[in-house]
This record gives sequence, C-alpha cells and structure tokens, in this order.
Amino acid sequence: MKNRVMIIGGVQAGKSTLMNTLLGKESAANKTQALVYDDWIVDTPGEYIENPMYYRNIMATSLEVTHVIYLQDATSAKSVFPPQFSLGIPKIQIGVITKIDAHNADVERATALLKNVITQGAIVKTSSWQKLGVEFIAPLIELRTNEEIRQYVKDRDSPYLMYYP
Ligand SMILES: Nc1nc2c(ncn2[C@@H]2O[C@H](COP(=O)(O)OP(=O)(O)OP(=O)(O)O)[C@@H](O)[C@H]2O)c(=O)[nH]1
Ligand SMILES: [Mg+2]
Repeated sequence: MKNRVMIIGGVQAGKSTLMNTLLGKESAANKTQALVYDDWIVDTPGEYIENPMYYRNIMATSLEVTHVIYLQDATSAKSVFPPQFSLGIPKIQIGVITKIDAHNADVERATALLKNVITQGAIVKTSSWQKLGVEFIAPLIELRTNEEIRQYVKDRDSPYLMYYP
C-alpha cells in the first residue's frame, strides 16, 4: 500500500486548510461534506468524529491508509475524540495542532488534549496560515515505524515538533 494519511478532527478545526497547504493549493477550503481523496491525503468531514453514528465510516476508511492524523484546534478547549479512540485504529498516529497563530491559541492545552488521544507518536504544532510546522508532515507520512519517527523528531530538534511519550 502507498503511504497515505487520513485526517480526522472536529468541525472547522482546520483539516481541509491543512490538506490544501500540504498539497500546495492556495484556494480557501469549503465545508467538507464527504470523504475527499487527493494524492496521499484523505480528508474527512468534522461530523465523522463528532457524531458516533459515523465512526464506522472512519473505521472503514482507516483500512485504506497507513497513517492517521488526530487533529486538535489550538483555539478549542475541548477534544472531539473519545478517550483512547486511537486504540481501535492500528495505524501510525500523528497528532497535529492547528491555528497556533491565533490570538486565542493555547498550544499547551491542545498538546495535553492530544496526549489523551494518541498512545504514541509525533505531535506537530502548525499554522497553515503562517506556514509554521507544516513542512514536517509530509516527511513523517513517509516513515513506516514509530522508531523512525522518533529518530526523525529527535534529529530535527524543532519547537514545532515533539515525540510523545
Ligand atoms: N487562525 C487560523 N485559522 C485557520 C487556520 N487554518 C484554518 N483556519 C480557519 O479555520 C476555519 C475552518 O477551516 P477548515 O479547514 O475548513 O476546517 P475543517 O476542519 O476542514 O472543517 P470541516 O470540513 O467542517 O470539518 C476556516 O475559517 C479557516 O480559515 C490557521 O492556520 N490559522
Ligand atoms: Mg473540511
């Protein structure tokens, strides 16, 4: 299977904007209504994780990817992921925090929320608007083991990148 990532996260959390940034598309993101497959990314509507009725869609789609991005909006005080949600998806986990540029962003809070969701993996702090941290995501999706990812994070020594635990 070609390396491919599914992005999951809350409504308006910045998933599609991140996908456009990663694929070098400048157009503004519209509301996502269904699964969107583009190159090495699968974008999902925020409703898929906010409404348990859609969990089966997430599970089914996860079979088509090697990696899952668990995305947390830095401006949101809540997590949309049920505790331990990632345990049911045996794929490489990457935590991504979006909107770190926002005046009301709380990156520490977002990091703590993601640590309750993923069991291990890279956590990337990003702003699609200011192009911060986003450059690390594509290389991480190329890596197939947590050990390689841990080493990648260590070698970069970037404030936008950490490895959990
Ligand atoms: N400040 C700031 N706002 C952002 C950033 N990225 C996205 N946004 C804004 O967040 C809002 C939602 O962005 P989307 O990318 O459409 O969010 P989504 O997660 O795809 O939303 P759904 O498709 O509804 O699930 C838009 O108004 C974006 O402009 C960012 O890096 N910084
Ligand atoms: Mg979207």
